[in-house]
Amino acid sequence: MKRADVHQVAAAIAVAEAERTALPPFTDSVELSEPAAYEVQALTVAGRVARGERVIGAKLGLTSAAKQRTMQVDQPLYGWLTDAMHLPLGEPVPRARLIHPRVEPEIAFVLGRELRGPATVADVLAATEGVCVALEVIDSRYAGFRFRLPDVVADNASAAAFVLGGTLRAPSQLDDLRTLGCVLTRDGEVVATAAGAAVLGHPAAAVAWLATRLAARGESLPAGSLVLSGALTDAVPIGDGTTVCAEVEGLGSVEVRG
Ligand code: OOG
Ligand code: MG
Repeated sequence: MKRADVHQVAAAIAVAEAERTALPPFTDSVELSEPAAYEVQALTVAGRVARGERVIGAKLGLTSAAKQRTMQVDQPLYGWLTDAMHLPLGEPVPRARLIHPRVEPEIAFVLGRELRGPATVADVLAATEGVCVALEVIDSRYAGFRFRLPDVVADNASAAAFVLGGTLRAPSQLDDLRTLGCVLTRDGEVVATAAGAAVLGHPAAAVAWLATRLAARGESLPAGSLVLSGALTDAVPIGDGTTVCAEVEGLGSVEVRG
């Protein structure tokens, strides 16, 4: 198979996003390695910054068994969040500019100081100002959300938008994050449940994994970064008029309407 041109792949993803046309996965037809896919991701994020967006943090993906099983990718990945992806509480999902959005519950970390890997769970908790419940809106630029790891890496981990709950609490004010319960409802009906440990055994372990990966590239997470630690449960599609709500013990709830 021919090796992918990272600039061509980045351009194709940007067009798919702008025109809301889903692509077949690149790995069906070209050789795209994981390092090359992170190069593509960096190019697409640089494109966002060139358009005036500001990087405000990062997201983990495929950190839970539920997600890995459903998406058929057995490794975590990361992507970048910008200010333009922040959906204020009460705003509906911007479906008019998305292809096939799905919503998933996450625990979000706000770093009080810089986190430089290699990092442990204890390092992450020590650097964390607070955690809150979040709903991430993902929108794969691939038809049917069908992709292999390099494809989804190149696509900035399907990042589209996120909503944050209003309660930010220091980890020291909470019980063990591993045992915090999470309930996901759609139009009032429970569709999934999980505990914090669903994410790599501990949500902070996902952030530690990211910090450690970034350190290998000489990068760190600056103070003030927002980090979505990855979905605790499977994602649910969000249609017109649907309301999805995530509730996490000790962190309250957050909801979004389609
Ligand atoms: C990839 C993004 C996964 C998560 O939290 O697991 C993700 C996808 O499922 O399209 O954001
Ligand atoms: Mg997610």
